Amino acid sequence: GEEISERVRFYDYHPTPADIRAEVLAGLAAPAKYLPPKLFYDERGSQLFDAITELSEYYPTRTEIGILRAHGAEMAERLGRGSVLIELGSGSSLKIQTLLAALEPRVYIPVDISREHLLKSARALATRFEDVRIRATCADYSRDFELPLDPDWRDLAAFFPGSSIGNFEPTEARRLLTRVANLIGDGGRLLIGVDLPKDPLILEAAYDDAQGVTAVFNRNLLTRINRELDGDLDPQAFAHQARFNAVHSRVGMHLVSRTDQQVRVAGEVFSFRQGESIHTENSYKYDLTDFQRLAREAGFTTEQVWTDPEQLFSVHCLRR
Ligand code: AVJ
Repeated sequence: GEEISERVRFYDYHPTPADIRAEVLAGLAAPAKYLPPKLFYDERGSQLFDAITELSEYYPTRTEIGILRAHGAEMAERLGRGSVLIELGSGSSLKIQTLLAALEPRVYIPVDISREHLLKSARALATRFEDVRIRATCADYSRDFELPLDPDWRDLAAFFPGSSIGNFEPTEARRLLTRVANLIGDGGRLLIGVDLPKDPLILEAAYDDAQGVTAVFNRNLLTRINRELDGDLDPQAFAHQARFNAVHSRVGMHLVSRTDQQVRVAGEVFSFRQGESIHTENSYKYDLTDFQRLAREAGFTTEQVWTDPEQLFSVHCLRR
């Protein structure tokens, strides 16, 4: 790791340009075009996501923070104080601040794919919490990932908020949870935020807000591809779409081509028919028992579950 300051070290396992190129080309060449949602989070995308979390339609962030504030002491009790705390998808490290005072970890390991955002947040956190050492880790946790863990550490705790687990197909979600289970080891705890199924109108508004911030966030993926992979995609030639699929219990986000068109990316040509889409994200919604089953299949037992009074969102404490 690289020393950023006295209490902050930085570990960079960001995907390489070649990794990103391969994933984008594979997605655009597929019969049903798709792009992985992790690519949303360049610097601009991370800023846009932070703007989304403040929208009135986007209930998950404020609801989860409400649950963390209401039950933080109990959660800290379960996670165990004074240990090592890993956070997956730490973003702005906002949510963990509701728990840090109660948890008092020796070491905090925020993991995020958005490098600048991660570093900025880690620096800011270090000035607010002077007793914690931070190992900021830029990594793609959708793949096999490394963490800067010392071999003698025991009692690891992990925090995976925001329902980012919902971005994964259930099979992949199980695989990721299994990997986390193995990282934290026997007796380790995972505190994980999971969005609940609800009225499709509420779900679709959350992913297609009136101000169009989510549409800009979705199209920014195309702007990023143009910049990093020498593309000529016209973001305005694609319409933002968010639909709830009740069969799979997921919101799907798409970029729908407004016309028949050809685009170039990294020297390759791709054709779109009018109405053909790029599937950019799934956001699965699990009811409490379905998520508990998934957790069990990944080697966890559920210790406790908290929800908000309106049953919009859940936070599960799992034990390995
Ligand atoms: C960060 C994956 C939890 O699925 O709700 C928000 C991302 N996409 N609006 C979600 C997102 C569109 C978000 N996660």
